Amino acid sequence: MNAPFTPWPEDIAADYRDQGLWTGEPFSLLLERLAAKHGDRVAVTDGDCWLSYESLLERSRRVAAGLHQRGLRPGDIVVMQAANTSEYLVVLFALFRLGVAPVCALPAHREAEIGYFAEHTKAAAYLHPGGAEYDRIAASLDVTHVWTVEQAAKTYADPAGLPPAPRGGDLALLQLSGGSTGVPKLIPRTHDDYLYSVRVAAEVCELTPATVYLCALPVAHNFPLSSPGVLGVLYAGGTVVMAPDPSPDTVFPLIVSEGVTMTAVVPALALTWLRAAEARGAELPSLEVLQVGGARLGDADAERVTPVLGAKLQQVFGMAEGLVCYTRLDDPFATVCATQGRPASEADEVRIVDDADEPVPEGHSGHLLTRGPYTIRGYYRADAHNATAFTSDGFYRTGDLVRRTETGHLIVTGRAKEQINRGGEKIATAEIEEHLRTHPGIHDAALVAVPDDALGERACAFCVTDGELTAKQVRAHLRGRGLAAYKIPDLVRFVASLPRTPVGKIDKNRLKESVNL
Ligand code: J2J
Repeated sequence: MNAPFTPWPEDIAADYRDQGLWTGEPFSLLLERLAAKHGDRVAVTDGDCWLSYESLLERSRRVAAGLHQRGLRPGDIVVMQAANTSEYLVVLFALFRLGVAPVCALPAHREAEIGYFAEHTKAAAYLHPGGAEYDRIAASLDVTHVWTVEQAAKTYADPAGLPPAPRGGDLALLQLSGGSTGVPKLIPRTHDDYLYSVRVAAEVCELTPATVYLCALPVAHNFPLSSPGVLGVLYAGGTVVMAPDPSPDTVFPLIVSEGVTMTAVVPALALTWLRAAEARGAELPSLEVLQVGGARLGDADAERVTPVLGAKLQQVFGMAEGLVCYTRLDDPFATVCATQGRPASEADEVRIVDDADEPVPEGHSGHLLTRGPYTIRGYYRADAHNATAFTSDGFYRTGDLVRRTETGHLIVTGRAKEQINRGGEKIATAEIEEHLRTHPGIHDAALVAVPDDALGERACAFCVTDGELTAKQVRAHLRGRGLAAYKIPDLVRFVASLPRTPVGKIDKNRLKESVNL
């Protein structure tokens, strides 16, 4: 049978339940408990719309009924692209209540990505932030319903007729993989496993009802959504402040006016904030913790966070597939600056192996494999890929190279997967190479990462052509294919042929060396 996703083996699932890691509670019931406990405390604000826990529950239930009345059914999948607004949470919890799983698309995605998600999941609806760009994407899709998130958040009906709430093992949402193959992979997360990851994150990060979390990154990304992110802060009874964009001009005043205690950024953004804070002498007295993750933060940059921003640094090394590592708030300064943290849960299993899947000696660098109560066992409808992305005993091959310190902290030493990490945004090289090869003047293509001071890495495309083509034309071709802007190569080089290794693979190291910046 071609099940849409690989379940955990029944004995292991039973063990997670027995240990109390999986509670069977879906996010919709969690919200009911939170509303009973925190009632009129502010759950979320975006400057325009403040919602208490009670009103978040109330509105999300009426919206669930409204969307049900329009035809959405438990088990359906929708593609949702959203700006950072309070309404996003109303719709997210409405979908959770209905048992409809959103694909957590990012605002940057365009026709190529959204079209693929909709087709691959046979999505029943497309929800988007509104505006001409997204109307254009909507027009290219074959889905029954198209709503803006704002419209959906006002689609009310009487919740009396709602179908039963989903169960813990049901699909809660689909996250997106950074990927290393030709098409993006979808990550099926259940209520049980996702809520466990959120709960354990809230504990590790010591969240309380006094936590005020600024959501500066795009909310649908796994990091600001769940590590502990927006969902973790709600779990703890705190307050979420949605930032419309992450620029210092927007964010610094918000931190001050809302008394923000914690936020999360990628290293490129951390550097922008550090520079801005130094230049302006900005004071952010309420900020207690700055989480940095999504890409490797340089040790020297890490050391500047506390002196410049006055906040503790927490490094976060995670993946939408599951495992998330955090430095702890009471870790020594040197550990916080020089490691990417240790797994959130005791139940996370980590193996560090060589190319033959044999464990490397302790302290040596190797491939990170992981398995556990919130790490998936397979991508959504991807049988062929799953056969190589996971070991036969269910460990996920992260594609990251790490070494473990004596204290169990991981240091990310490199990457074995064919991916570019452009300021935290992941680009699967094979995906872009395939799009490049669709141009009639490009006979072959290779995408490589080149170092960049601001973003960590940028993408350089090598195109085999007979001449005549310009970089502008290559970029226009890719944009015309409907790709997100961050995937358009920053540099384009033309070559007569691609260098090969002795076994005939494209020699990407030689290509990297040949880029003179
Ligand atoms: C080096 N590489 C890192 C880090 C992620 C929390 C935080 C991040 C993500 C995320 C996430 C890194 N140092 N600190 O989902 O919940 C690279 C690794 C990893 C890949 C996963 C979360 N933090 N990375 O970034 O699914 O290569 O998740 O395998 O987008 O980002 O990317 P993604």
